[in-house]
Amino acid sequence: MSFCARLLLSALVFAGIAPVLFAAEASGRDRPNIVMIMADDLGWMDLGIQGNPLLDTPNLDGLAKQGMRFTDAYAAAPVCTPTRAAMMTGKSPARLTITNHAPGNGPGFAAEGRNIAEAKNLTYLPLSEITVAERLKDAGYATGFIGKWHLSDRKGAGDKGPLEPQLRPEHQGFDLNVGGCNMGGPPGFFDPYKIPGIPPRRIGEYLPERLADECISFVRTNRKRPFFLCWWDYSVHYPIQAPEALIEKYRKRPGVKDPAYAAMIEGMDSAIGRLLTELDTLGLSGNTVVLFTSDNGSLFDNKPLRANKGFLYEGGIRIPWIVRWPGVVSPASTCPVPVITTDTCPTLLEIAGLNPGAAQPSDGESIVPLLKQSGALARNELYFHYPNYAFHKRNRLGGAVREGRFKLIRHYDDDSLELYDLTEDIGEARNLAQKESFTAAALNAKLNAWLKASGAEMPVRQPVER
Ligand SMILES: [Ca+2]
Repeated sequence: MSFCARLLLSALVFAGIAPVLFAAEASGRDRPNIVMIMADDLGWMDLGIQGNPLLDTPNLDGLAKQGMRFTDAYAAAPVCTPTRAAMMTGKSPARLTITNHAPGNGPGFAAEGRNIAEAKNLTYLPLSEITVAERLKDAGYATGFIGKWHLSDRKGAGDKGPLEPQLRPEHQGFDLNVGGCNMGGPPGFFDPYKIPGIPPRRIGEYLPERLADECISFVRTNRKRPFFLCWWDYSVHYPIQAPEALIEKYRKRPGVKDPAYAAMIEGMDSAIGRLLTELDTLGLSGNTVVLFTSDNGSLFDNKPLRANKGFLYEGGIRIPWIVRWPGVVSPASTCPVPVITTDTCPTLLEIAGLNPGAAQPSDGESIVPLLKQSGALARNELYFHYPNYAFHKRNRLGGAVREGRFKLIRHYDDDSLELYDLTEDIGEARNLAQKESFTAAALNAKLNAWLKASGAEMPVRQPVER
């Protein structure tokens, strides 16, 4: 679109008569490409730009310097599968009843001494759900999925319905699927070839690099039409593996406690950098929205945040979130408004010129007004529901709500409350539930209303066997 046309469009937007024009524009050639990259288990402090001085992540730091970084971004859940389902659909894990990593521990599971059995949950995304990929594909986008899917595990789901391969990305709106299956953890970074769609190429190939190659191939093939590339990386999920030379570099760096983990983060960053460079080379960066985030907190140390993956404390759910959208998003900007994975689906639909709410109810909200710095969001609260036991964790089942500076956590085993003022206490060390009992009660009432409206499956209390 020419400068004059943009000027005219701006005037029309101001006059309130632009939606028809936007629809016309959306069908034209200049609809932006969309690249959505999600890391696995990458914590809030796991990038240089997030304030970690021990890590070299120049590519993602650079992406943030060219775009907007959300300081208070949240995963929809403290574990993989529900966050992924929320990203695909714009629905909350509570509404989807997809609340735990697949296959999970099973509905009857109660850890020793616990008085509460976890809630029933679905371990796969049903085909009846309308995904962001299906919407974009219908609108003419080429759609590619590369990496970890983890939305097709049918263990314990009985004999009825589609089988696991029929729940993979190619049946949820993606033209291309490289690797997407039920697998949660990768089978080994240097021997990744048990993943469907990634046949052996050479011994010693590093999986993040291979996935970058697949992404590059997809954008080359589709450079002449709008494309939606969804790269859900296996990094930096356990097992922690990285090229030896990179590990050695971090062994020599004072202050680094886990050289392999640091090296794995840089390995991920380098691979992503190759895709970003390819977008530059192809002349596509100017018309491509790149969104980078993570699916839950780190398995390891998230300091200054409390706890880690599997917990509703900030360490389990607060994540990096960067959006680059040249010509729209101000470079090197930050946004403190809380956003959540569930927002990505309506956001990407709006970016593509589609009506986010046309197909099914959305729990997320488009963050385009924040990206354009043109307005606020309609909602004031973010909600979380984690009624399940995480693998290898001693988490208590609970729900949470973030509103403004406050965050409330309710434990489902005894209905006790924890209230934190995140502006003064990001480490969630001082429980204000007694001191600020009015605020705690108000947020708890909102959480209850939201759980009810979402049709959330609740865990069941039971006698403790001794
Ligand atoms: Ca994860």
